[in-house]
Amino acid sequence: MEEKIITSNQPEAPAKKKRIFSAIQPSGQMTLGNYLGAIRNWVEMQDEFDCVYATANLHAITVRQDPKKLKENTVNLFALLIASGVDPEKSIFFHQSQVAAHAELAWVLETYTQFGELSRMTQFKDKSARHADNINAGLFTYPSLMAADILLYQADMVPVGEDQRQHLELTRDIAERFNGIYGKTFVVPEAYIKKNAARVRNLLDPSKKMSKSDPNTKSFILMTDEPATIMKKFRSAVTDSEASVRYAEGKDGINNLMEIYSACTGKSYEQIEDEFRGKGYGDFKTAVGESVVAVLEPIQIRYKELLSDKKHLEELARNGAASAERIARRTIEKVYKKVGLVR
Ligand code: ATP
Ligand code: LTN
Repeated sequence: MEEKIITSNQPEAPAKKKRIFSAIQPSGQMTLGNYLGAIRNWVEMQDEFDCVYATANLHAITVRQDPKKLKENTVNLFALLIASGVDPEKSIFFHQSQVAAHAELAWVLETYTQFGELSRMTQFKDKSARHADNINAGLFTYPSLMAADILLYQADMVPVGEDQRQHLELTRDIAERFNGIYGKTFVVPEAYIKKNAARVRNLLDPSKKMSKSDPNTKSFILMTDEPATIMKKFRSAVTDSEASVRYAEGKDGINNLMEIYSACTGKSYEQIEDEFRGKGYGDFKTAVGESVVAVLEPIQIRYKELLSDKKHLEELARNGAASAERIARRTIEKVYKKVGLVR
């Protein structure tokens, strides 16, 4: 028989890391806004937390997609996130469609989500106005699938942008409702919305956020834009007629460029003001462009390398999905049992 040695002064077990879940839709190409506002944050969180990340391709089909393009966008997004520093050795990273439990739990949770709640979601109202020819049921129940994503992994925290706060609140309500009926089943997650996360604005109209779905390609920087294109887009960015680099009200264009420069170099606004005192906007725009190229170029190099080996990318996603599956299965079994669904 094996002998068990029990000592009284064993070091305490390390505190369990908090679990993070987040996902991004592969609904187009990623912009500098996505990188500075979301992706970089995912990368940073990996050391402190137990992270589970996914491409939200099931969410993407709530808007009509070309199948070939969807697949390509999904694989590209996966590669781009790894190139940005999402590390499959540290975190679980996979495609939502690879783990069937997402769809299974979403269906169950839809029956614990009220019509009235879904009708109040601003994203649903916005998207149904934008896609008036395809207001499908999935677009409506989108938040129940998002709740399933999060609750499957018993996530403590969900890093998202401000625009997703309402969906997170609904996720919490669904979790509490379910726990209230069946006893503690889900961890009730919290939104993790970084207070001073970069908010990158549209280069041609800084009153709007930088968005990949803007029809004018000069209004955004793509993470995969060539250095020359990046420099050109910054040269045509809207500024003002004051010719003074300082952060102030009414200077949205310059404020945006300062925010980007600060996020890419780590310099404070004061340092930036000192650096460009007495210089024109031309010099400043060049410096901003160069700082963005310095951040994006190494990512682009890794991205190209990763895409040149599709088999390796597939293997990484398959391994990630297998790890995700193990966690997700435990939750789905628990839920089916509680609800009384025959296995
Ligand atoms: P769309 O153009 O289709 O509305 P999007 O570019 O706004 O899409 P999402 O896919 O909705 O991007 O967002 C992915 C993540 O990137 C979210 O966490 C969101 O908060 C963040 N994000 C998007 N745009 C910006 C931005 N301009 N500045 C900072 N963060 C952003
Ligand atoms: N709806 C989110 C993407 C998303 C997500 C999630 C984010 C899908 N599932 C789960 C956090 C957790 C968006 O459009 N940004």
